Formats: sequence, structure tokens, C-alpha cells
Amino acid sequence: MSIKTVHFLFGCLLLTTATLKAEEPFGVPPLLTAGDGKPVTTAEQWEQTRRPEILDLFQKHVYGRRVVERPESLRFVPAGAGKPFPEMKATRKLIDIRYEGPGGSGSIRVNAFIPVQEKPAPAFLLICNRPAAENIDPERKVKSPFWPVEEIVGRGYAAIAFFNGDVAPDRYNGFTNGVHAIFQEPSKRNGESWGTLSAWAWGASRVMDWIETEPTLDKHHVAVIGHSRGGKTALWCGATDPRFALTISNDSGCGGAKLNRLDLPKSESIARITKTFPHWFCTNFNAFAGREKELPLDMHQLVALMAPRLVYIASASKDDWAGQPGEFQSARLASPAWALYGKKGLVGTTFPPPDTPLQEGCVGYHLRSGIHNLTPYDWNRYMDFTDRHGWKR
Ligand code: GTR
Repeated sequence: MSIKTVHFLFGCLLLTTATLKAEEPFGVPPLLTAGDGKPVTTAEQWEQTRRPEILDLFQKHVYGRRVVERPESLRFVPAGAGKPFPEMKATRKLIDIRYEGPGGSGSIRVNAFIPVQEKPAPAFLLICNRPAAENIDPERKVKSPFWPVEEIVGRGYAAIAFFNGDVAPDRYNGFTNGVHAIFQEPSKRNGESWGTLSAWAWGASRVMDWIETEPTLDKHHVAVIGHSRGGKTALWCGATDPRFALTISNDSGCGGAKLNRLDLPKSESIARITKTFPHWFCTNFNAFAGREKELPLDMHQLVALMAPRLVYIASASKDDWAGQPGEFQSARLASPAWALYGKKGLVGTTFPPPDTPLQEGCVGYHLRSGIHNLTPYDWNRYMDFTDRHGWKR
């Protein structure tokens, strides 16, 4: 389907939904009505009642509940001294985040390139879901456009990354290794037990634990970013860890920013994703295969969990599998949560043409021309957004 046709279909859909007054667009569950039916009109009600309810729904039905947050045993072990990279006016730090639990020990290797400057640097933390050696090379012999460190540092931001596989493997193995097995006997798991996306998000939070200790980094201005399965992870990380000031979902699709109720025939369904990647979610999610409309939640509610912080959702024009209009609609329908704080969510109500970013509010969106990927174009738009929000002031 061409982008033009998608635009047209959207026009029709919006018109139809506008005439069905009482209904939420696309039949999604309401954002600002609490479980007891009461309207949510203040930030206080949102924080005390509605936000916890929504978070709980996502734990129960989608990503699962964790058995551990920050372990007692967590420690940060520098892998050697900081190394200067004079050509980019940065210092590289390599840190091993180590921890132990009843089922063994784990370690996450953090690569951080920090601009040499007087003030602590704002930072982007990438959850890298691609092979580490080719994408997050700490020596910079391999310069992958997936993680354009030189450009990020050149714009005054620290570039930090870790490999998701350090936390838990990206394959179904009955949760017998990785962080799941370190903290829980696989036989004790149930339908609500955490899946692998939640484990990776946990890993990003442990990197944040280190960031908070690093005086050259500005812990109040840290973005968590991920692409595709990493984008789903970034959203869950931002939802569960309010220390991240910005959450970036790049082409996250089904199980990420894409609205489940929007039936886009070329995009991934719950049936498909839970079959291909049975380890990503909690097993309760499987029950909604082919029953999207019965989910007691939808992904605009996940995006809203970031309010009043910043969030940015991006799609690629040739990435029908991720359901681009569904990603856009989540950003749009999440926006009333920012209004509770007197802030603007997404500024822009119609699906934009490619390469015209919407960056005015606290919710950013762009549709990049091209295929499913995280590119320097995307990175630069994210940095435009943080520049605009005063991250370097
Ligand atoms: C695909 C999967 C998507 C997306 C993607 C990726 O195979 O169907 O949900 O996560 O992988 O991570 O690149």
C-alpha cells in the first residue's frame, strides 16, 4: 500500500470515528477514565490512580512482572582506565556492570563515549540489538551508521551503548539462562513472569544506575533509545524507569508503539509475533493472538506512561511490517496525558509525509523515507529534538 493510500484511508477512518461520538478512536480503551469509571482530569489523579493501573495492565498482559529490580550485589567495574579519543574530543569509558543472584552471575559491558567539556554531558543510551562487534565497536575501527558515535559526540552528547544479549539471549530457551535464570528458577515461572524484552529493559536501567554515579554525565538528561525489538524494549524501559528523560522508539512496531487495534494487513500481528518470538513477552500475551480487540489496553497507553517526560516515535516509510500509521496514532492518542500537566503532547494530528518531523510538543514523531533501520537521519532528528528541549543549555 502506498503512503498516499494510507493517508486517504486514515482520513476515512478519522471521519468515521469522529461520527461515533462516545467511542474512542479505533475502539481503543480510554486513556483518561480510571478502572472505576471516573474521569481523570488532574496530574495527581493520573499519577496516583490511572498511571499505576495502566502500568499494571502492561505487566500482567504484555511484558510480564520482574522478580528483581536493582540487585544488592550490583557493582560497576571499570575495564581499564578511560581512553582519550582526541579526534572526537571524547573520553571512552568501558564499564562492566556485574551482579549475582541465586542462579549465578551476570555482566553487562557498557561502552561510553563522553565529550570532554566543563559541564556534565547529556546522553543517549542505545539498547543494541545487533551484533556488538559490528555495531558498537569501542575501538571505532568499525563505524556503523546504526550507532554514529562521532556524530553524536560532535553534537555535544555522550554516546552510550550495551548489547542486549549480555542481559538475556534473544532466543527461546525456557528462560534457563541470562538474567531470568539468575534470579528465578525456570519452574517457578507463570503467565505473568517477565519476558526477554523486560529483561533487556532491566539491563538499560542497570546502565542508568551506573550513569547516575558518573560525574561527567548529566543524569537528568538521558535518553533511552532502541530500534525495532530494541524500540519495544526502550518503550518498556521508559515506562518502568522514570529516570530516563526521553524515550525513543525507532521502528518498534507490534509489541512496541503500534496500536494493536489498528488492523493494518501488512503489519505484524500478535499471533505472528508471539509465535515467532515466544520469549519476548509474558505468556499471558499469547491469549490475545487474533483477539486484539479484547486486549484491556492499547499501545497509546504505554506511550502515555512517559508523561510528562519526553517521548519520540519514529517509523520508516517502507516499513509496513511495523505498521507506521499505527505507531503515529499511538503518539497522537497518548497526548492528552501531557495536557494534564499543561504541556503539549504531539503537535500535529494527521499522519505526516516522509521526512517532515513533528517536534513541537513533548511527543515527537517522524516518518523517515526508506526501510526498517536506525540511521544517522533518525539520530540527527532525535538530537534536534533534545536541542530544542534545551538539553545542552
Ligand atoms: C522482526 C520482528 C519485529 C521486529 C524486528 C527487529 O523479525 O517481526 O517485531 O522486532 O524483527 O527487531 O528487527
